[in-house]
Amino acid sequence: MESLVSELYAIQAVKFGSFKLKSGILSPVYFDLRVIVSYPALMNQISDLLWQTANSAGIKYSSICGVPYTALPLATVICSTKGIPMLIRRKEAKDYGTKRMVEGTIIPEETCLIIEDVVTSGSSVLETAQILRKEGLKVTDAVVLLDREQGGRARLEKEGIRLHSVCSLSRLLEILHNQDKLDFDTVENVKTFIKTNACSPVKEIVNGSTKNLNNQSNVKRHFKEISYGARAQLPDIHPITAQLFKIMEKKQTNLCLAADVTNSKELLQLADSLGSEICILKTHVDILNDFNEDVFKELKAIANMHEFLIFEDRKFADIGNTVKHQYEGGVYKIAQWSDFVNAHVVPGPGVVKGLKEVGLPLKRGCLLIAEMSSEGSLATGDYTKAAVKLAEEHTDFVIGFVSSSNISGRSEFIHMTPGVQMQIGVDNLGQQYLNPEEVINKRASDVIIVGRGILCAKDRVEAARIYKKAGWEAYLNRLMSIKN
Ligand code: S5P
Repeated sequence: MESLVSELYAIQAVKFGSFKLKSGILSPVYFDLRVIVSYPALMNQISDLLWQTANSAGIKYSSICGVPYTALPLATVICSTKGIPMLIRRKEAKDYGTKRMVEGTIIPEETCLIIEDVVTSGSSVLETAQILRKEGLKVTDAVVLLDREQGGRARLEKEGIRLHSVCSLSRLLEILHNQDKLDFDTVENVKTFIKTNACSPVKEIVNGSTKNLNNQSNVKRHFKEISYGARAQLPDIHPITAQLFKIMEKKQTNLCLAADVTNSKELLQLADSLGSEICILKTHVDILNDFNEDVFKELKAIANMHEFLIFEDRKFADIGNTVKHQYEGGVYKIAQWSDFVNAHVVPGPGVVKGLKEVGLPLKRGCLLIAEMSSEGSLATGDYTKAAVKLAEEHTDFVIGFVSSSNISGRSEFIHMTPGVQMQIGVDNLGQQYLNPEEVINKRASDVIIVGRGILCAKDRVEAARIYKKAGWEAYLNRLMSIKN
């Protein structure tokens, strides 16, 4: 084990420093095991260790499938040297011919062993297992080279998959420390990061701090759960909410893009290229370096074409008379182009009354900020309850909430949750992230607001599709769990 770890370190398959993850979170450790294909002796050694780990655990299996792509060559070496049939999971179904997701001879009811390089939350293993299971195969075990100890084991266990690892991150740190390759501070730093970024038990934002909920949500299901489409038909529904629910149902998306870009050309490009994936595009007009009114005329046209609503995230927070001017006039003339806006409730009812004077004749809507996603937020407890009460008193204008869960229990209100990425965690400025399943299924919110999860991706369209799919699946899971 010592020599393997030392070699992985030497070829920079494991690195220490400060690395921006896909999620935008800074990690002090980074694994890139794709490089091992350039080191055949190491490939053989790792493949052999994976096979031995499976053997000593006494796992019974008839075929092996590697999680694409890094574990694919590892599975190939094992299968070829040990004479075991292999299955290949496709990343995408072919758009011609058989449309198969798994290549190889599938014998239903037989057990397939999954091989993976690194496990963090366990989602890649789970995704592969689900595809194999759909084909009629049994999946009971997965063998991984490195367990990052961030909750993957527990998550897989819950899904009936035992995880066996060749090495854990703690063991790897210990070995590198003993070999004088890592100092004490780096080891502690990585350990703290792993602890605070564990995927399970799920952290819930409560009173501005995080507490463990062991994957249980404390959201009370006292509200009448119905589909977005059915909610659009409710007798007391606000026209903007009805329009939004209809769009969500039609386009099968509960994704709101936080289009936090500073250039209007990029904003319009984003709107056009991602428009078909989203139900709402959220703007921060005051971060644009080159604002002019034509940009929003164009944005409106794109919104009409792709059928999404525009939400200016202005977070009004002043006395009624001031917010009225801020909403209607100034440089931005927000009321002209934004379908709905949002407001803090800290000033009391005046802020809603002021905005309403401008918004009501234009048939606009407003969300109240009942909770925030940032660490240490003061919008909790009685403050959140007061926001719900204020909304109930102004249902002709208030359409719902910015909140971390369904806080009102009323199907007429829409709940939108920011701080969403695939991996839960905290960024370097205290933004706290939950994943779509947690937000939509467990916490029964309606819309996921995603910014950097999409904007920092190499392929923004692909990332938007992934969030759209995850948000929609979480919504279907919620409907199913209510039905059952
Ligand atoms: O509590 C909040 C409320 C909002 S509207 N927390 C938030 O992060 N937001 C907004 O959501 C924030 O202003 C940003 O535009 C977006 C989150 O962006 P991300 O890059 O962290 O996904």
